[in-house]
Amino acid sequence: MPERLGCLFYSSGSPYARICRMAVLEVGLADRISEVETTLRDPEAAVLPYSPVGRVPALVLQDGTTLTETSLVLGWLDRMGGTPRMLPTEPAGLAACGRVLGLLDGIAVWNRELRRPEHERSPGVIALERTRADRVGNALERDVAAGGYARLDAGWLALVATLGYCTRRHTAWAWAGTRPALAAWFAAAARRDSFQVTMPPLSGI
Ligand SMILES: N[C@@H](CCC(=O)N[C@@H](CS)C(=O)NCC(=O)O)C(=O)O
Repeated sequence: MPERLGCLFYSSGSPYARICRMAVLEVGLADRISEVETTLRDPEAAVLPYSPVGRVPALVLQDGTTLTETSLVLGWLDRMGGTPRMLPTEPAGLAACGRVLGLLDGIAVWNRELRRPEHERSPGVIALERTRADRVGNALERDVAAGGYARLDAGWLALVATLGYCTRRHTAWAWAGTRPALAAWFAAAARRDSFQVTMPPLSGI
């Protein structure tokens, strides 16, 4: 019986948690890490007794230590012997991963604006994040057309989770129409079982 490693708190809509959930499946640690769904931004959230930050992903280890932040969780999976390794070590891989995480951070800010009542939204923030997303999306189109994001690692997971988020929970960014290489890359990546079994619900945004 393999040693249990911990428990991963997630919410079904979170692209960050989805990156870690997919990683657990892809590196063969699913029988050692259980999953617990939690609400977010809720004083009763199941994750709060384990992490005052209250965000997902949060990985609670057997000794009670709670790891947060997607990249740190991925690094820990690598140290636990997950294969293939998720966190790149060479500059090109790190840059590719950082580029997508930067896109996802911007999309998350944009999405948060759209979840506010209309009169509370900031047009300036929305315009800035739309411009950022378009700029990074164009760079990713060139990257993918040149053969980038071919290896299944943290950058690959972040890209498929981000595009998946923008397909089901942030359709405000119509990323696919003008980016054929990225659209083809996503269609192929989305066939992975780890992507299919972590599909988020539609949000209507
Ligand atoms: N920097 C964090 C971001 C995680 C994050 O923002 N998670 C969102 C869900 S997508 C969350 O838990 N939000 C709840 C909140 O802000 O209270 C990471 O890389 O893991």
